[in-house]
Amino acid sequence: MYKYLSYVLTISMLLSTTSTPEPCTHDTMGSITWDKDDGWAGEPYWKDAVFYQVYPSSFKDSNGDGWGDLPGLISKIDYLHELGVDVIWVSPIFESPQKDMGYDVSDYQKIYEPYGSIQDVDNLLREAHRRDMKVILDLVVNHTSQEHEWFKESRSSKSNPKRDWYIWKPARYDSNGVRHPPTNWRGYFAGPTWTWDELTQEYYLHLYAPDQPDLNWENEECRNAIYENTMLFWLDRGVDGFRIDTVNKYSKKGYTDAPITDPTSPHQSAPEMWCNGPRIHEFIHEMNRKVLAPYGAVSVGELSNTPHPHQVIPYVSAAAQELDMVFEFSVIRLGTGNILGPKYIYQPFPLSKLKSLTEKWQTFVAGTDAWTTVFIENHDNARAVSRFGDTSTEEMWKRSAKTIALWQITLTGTLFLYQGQEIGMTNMPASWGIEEYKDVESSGFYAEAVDSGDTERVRKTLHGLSHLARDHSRIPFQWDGSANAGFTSAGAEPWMRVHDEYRSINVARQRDDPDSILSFYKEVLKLRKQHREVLVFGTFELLDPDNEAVFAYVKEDSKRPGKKAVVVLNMSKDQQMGPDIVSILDGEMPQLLISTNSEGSLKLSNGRPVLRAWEGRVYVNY
Ligand code: TEU
Repeated sequence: MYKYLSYVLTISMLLSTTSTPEPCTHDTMGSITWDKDDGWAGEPYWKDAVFYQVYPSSFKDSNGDGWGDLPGLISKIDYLHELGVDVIWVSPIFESPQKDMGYDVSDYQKIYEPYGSIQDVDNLLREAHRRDMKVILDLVVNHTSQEHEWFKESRSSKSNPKRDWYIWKPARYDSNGVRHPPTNWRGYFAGPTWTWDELTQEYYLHLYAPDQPDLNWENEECRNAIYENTMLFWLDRGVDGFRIDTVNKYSKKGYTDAPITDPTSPHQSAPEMWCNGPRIHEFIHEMNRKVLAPYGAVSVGELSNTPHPHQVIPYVSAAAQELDMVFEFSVIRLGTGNILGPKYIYQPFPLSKLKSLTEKWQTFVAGTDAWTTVFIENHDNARAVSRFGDTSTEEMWKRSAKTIALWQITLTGTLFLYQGQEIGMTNMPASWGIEEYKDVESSGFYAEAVDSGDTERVRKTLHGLSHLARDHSRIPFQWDGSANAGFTSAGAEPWMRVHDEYRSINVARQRDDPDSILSFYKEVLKLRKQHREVLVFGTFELLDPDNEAVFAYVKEDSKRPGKKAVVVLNMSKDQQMGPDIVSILDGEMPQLLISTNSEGSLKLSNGRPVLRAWEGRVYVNY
């Protein structure tokens, strides 16, 4: 067992004479216990709930077509329940040509047939609700698929009533009469953001692929149709809320050229032209007023390119009545270049950078009515243990995956896990070729590098993709050591290649192993709730910011000052001395709540923990 409740000194030392009388009592063991009500009972469920993102095409395939589906997900709901999941976030399952894995919706009220049917969604909701779990869907309404009826009508003629539901602009012509797009903007998948429509002789805007035309949120009729068709329809069926895709991109700031920042490209990075635009808060507040609030639907927005806390607070301040919380990407994007430029030219970063960014996004809600999220994996990013841990040996892989888990579960905000994170799934092997990378973004950046004719750029892009590509988190979930990792039937051809290591990294191997990553996640998810007053709701204070091996911080219950946890994480392969726990806890002797290591001495040396490679610990003073 790795959980230790060891008392170093008598209780009398825990209650220093200066401590104000606390609503606490002593149990027979002499340890301090606090009143049942930890002071946070009145908070909404979604603050200390554990959310789990399912990428449905890769989670579990029930019918042997090599593509995950809803019956497969339903068959694994008890696995999620046992893990400690409260809310399941399902990435898009709607009708779609799958140009961007369903983030290109052609019918919001129809299920993409390989995933199953609307009846399967009803079954998922029933099975989740029966277990007191909830389900949120992925709302993609910055754009539709070009196969959506709305776009088909819009592009049919300039006079069509839905013409203005999308963003159409005339061409520009140079002095030689050559036609050019309305602006020089670069899209997220390395191409232009405009595509010419021969029939109506105009360009349409798409921040992503040409298959994903942007909806015109300036058009009120279009907005109301979005609310009705894509949100109310599902809320009326019992869905509990939404993860809202590209939530800050609906209000564009105009259509002028961006400054030339990449002279080698005809397309220029211009996120400032569409992120956090002039009407964005009006739109999101309207969405809340008309849809989310009346249903008590939980909302989490995907907020990219918003690096300043003062920009984020207006989205998640409770008084603003916009969103419950957002994903801010500074931490998870470490290692990437500008996402609208050399995103896949790997940029090494020091631990101190990860620590300072964690501090920034842990402290920005202090003293506000805002809330935040905690996450380190999703379907747009590579595996955490490969990016922030150590996969050099099996022992370091296991230790670092657990220490990453301890980092995540001790942070303030709503915790989001991504499928496979709980068993330490790793990036695709570096030996795999570009043909294994199926994602439209990977293909776009790779093609751009090849088209540049610069072999060094191609090499660097392949290297960057091997570390950072979205594909790494999208390969089939590893359930067991049978063929295809138990994701699909033995004879089936999975839509993406199964990891070579599936026999050693899978649920079946870890489920009954008390020392496994999976068992550790189950344990610490419980611990997070048992100590939510410091772990979920606590304030954050970074210690020793310049230390490039040990990540240490203090969490404190803001309703009971002095009630603290100290988290010490050795993020290196060498033994490290941690900080003086005793002095950090104001002379109160610490109790070890948990360590990631299951053997050896855990004594303090002059108040300081001796941390083995990739060992994490949490101490408390209560
Ligand atoms: O991603 C939006 C976003 O922030 C993009 O920048 C994304 O991170 C992508 O990797 C570009 O760098 C959302 C979805 O999460 C993503 O899967 C979709 O491809 C995208 O929107 C379009 O719907």
